[in-house]
Amino acid sequence: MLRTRIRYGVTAAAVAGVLLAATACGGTTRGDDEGAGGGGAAGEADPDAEIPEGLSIGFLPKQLNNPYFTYANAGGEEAAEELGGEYKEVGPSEASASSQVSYVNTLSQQGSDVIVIGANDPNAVCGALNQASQAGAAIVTYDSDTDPECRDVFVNQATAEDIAAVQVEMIAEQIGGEGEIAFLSATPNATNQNTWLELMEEELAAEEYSGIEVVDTVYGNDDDQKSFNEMQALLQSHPDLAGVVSPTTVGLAAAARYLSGSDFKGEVALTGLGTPNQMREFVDDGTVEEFALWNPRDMAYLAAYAGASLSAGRITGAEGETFEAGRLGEYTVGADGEVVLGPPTVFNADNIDDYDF
Ligand code: RAM
Repeated sequence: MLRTRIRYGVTAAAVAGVLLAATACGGTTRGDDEGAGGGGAAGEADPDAEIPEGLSIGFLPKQLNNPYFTYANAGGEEAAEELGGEYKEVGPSEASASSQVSYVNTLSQQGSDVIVIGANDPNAVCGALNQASQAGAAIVTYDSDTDPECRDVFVNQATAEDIAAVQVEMIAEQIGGEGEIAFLSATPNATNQNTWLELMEEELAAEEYSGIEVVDTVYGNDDDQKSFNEMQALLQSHPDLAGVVSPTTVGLAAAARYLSGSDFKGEVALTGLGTPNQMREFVDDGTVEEFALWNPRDMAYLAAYAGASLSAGRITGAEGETFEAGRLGEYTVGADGEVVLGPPTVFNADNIDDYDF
């Protein structure tokens, strides 16, 4: 059921996002309880408010030079142009917990109207984000959230439950429902990966997966070489390993590179989250059967529209508010200020050539 929904999810992405958000309930948002400085998130929303010309929209990904964020942020730039705003991108070269604080401060000092951040840690940037909010910026997290208290809206690429479920389904299928598996994650503090890991462990505890045992979780820190080395070490220290799940595009590509040149190719299954362009050669050479992702460009595009709508006062981040997101259509703010892009897509030899990112 989920499988079907995910496989055909691309065309239904916007619709599903709206439905998922609209059916969510409970929770509070930053806009509800304390307001968000001059970011437009305090008080009542005015759906008819004009989006001002020349908004300064700053993107701060987990790290620069990660093809996932490079491609994603092209969507931020596209949206900023459509909105008549000014696009900016800053960020660290390493996805470490505290690395983003100084960039938030810089964007704030430069008078950013909107800050869109993929957080390396749920709390490390909160002080800086609160200051930026008080200085007038609307705060949007995308890809990886902060504590909900530290932002106005979180643009989630898909529900965490769907992202966990698709990966569990893929690995279970690829190892025939039985054997030892391990996780090769990103950084130890990443909000998104930690949420997915927790949900995958929960899912794997179900009777249906009783033949599968998680024997290790290691961290490649979204660093190519470290991820490559961690994959090698996993395979050496667990001779009976049946499969590896890497819920990070950096980790999955590096792990596939190691696996494709090793004796384990075809013996150990590898899946997780990857970009079609980085994974194409490993699907072609038979190292990887299937993996999943969403459209990162749409995620950042949606985040820019959410930020502009907050900045204009069209929305405050409260549950049930709706806003227009250009070519993606209308979205609804769900519980805890979360806006869901849509379900993930599964890529394999049959469809990978339909995607160029
Ligand atoms: C990496 C990053 C990012 C994650 C993707 C799947 O690029 O860790 O946060 O969403 O993988």
